[in-house]
Amino acid sequence: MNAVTFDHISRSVITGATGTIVKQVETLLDDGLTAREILNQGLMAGMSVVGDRFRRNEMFLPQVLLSAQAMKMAVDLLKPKLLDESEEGGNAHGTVVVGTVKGDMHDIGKNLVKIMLSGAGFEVIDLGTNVTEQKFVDSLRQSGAQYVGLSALLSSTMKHMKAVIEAIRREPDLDHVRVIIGGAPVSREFADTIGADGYAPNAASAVDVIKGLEAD
Ligand code: B1M
Repeated sequence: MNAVTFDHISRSVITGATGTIVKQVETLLDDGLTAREILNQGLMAGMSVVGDRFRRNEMFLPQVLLSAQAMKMAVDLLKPKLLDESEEGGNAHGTVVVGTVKGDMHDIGKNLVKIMLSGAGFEVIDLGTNVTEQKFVDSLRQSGAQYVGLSALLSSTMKHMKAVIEAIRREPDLDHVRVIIGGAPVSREFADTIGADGYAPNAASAVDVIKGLEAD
């Protein structure tokens, strides 16, 4: 039998091979590869190709949906391992509300942020996708969370991050809340412009950014 490689995993994401990706990921785990290696070198590499092809109109929405489904199945399988592999274990404190902002349905990156934060010991409240400013405010108030993590994948929805921050800043009882943002179109400069407390380029760094805010 041929050995499974990261390239096979990437290709399964690209082709949306929902019938084979789980078995392939299981094989790589059995071979001793780490969940983080499989995520970064297999799944993310494949999704990056999907993004490029989608932009060039070489792939279309139904195919991208299948790729997303294949990636989700693999991430679900890797989730317990990613939590175990989390370097620092469950020693962090605090609660983080996470969500993808209004108008935006992309959730794969946000779900990875949730996994990494949980692995580091944070309690995470996931509001899902297409989350309004008011829903973030209500959840922060009800949960007493100290942090909120906003995700956006569309340049057209980035503006809602600013709206969420403004909504939080209008509430005196939420002035302790620190906001971090992330997502493909977002940058540190943008984070500074809209008054976010932190910017994380990827899910793993979201943990470091929040821990840095904890120390402030
Ligand atoms: Co969409 N899509 N999509 N899509 N999609 C992009 C984002 C796009 C860049 C593709 C392209 O053109 N190359 C493009 C946006 C262009 C732009 O605005 N600049 C695009 C578009 C246009 C659209 C639609 C408008 C298409 C249409 O309908 N014509 C539509 C919008 C729907 C909506 O949201 N209202 C749409 C729909 C979809 C699908 C539903 C088919 C599917 C999403 C499925 C799902 O998420 N459940 C989808 C997908 C899969 C993509 C691409 C191909 C892959 C996104 C992804 O999951 N990447 C994407 C192309 C790309 O990004 N290269 C694309 C893997 C994931 C792990 O990475 O989410 O970037 P990412 O998360 C990273 C970091 O960004 C960061 O950490 C993660 C890695 O560790 N991060 C954070 C993310 N959030 C964070 C929060 C943090 C910290 C870090 O702190 C809180």
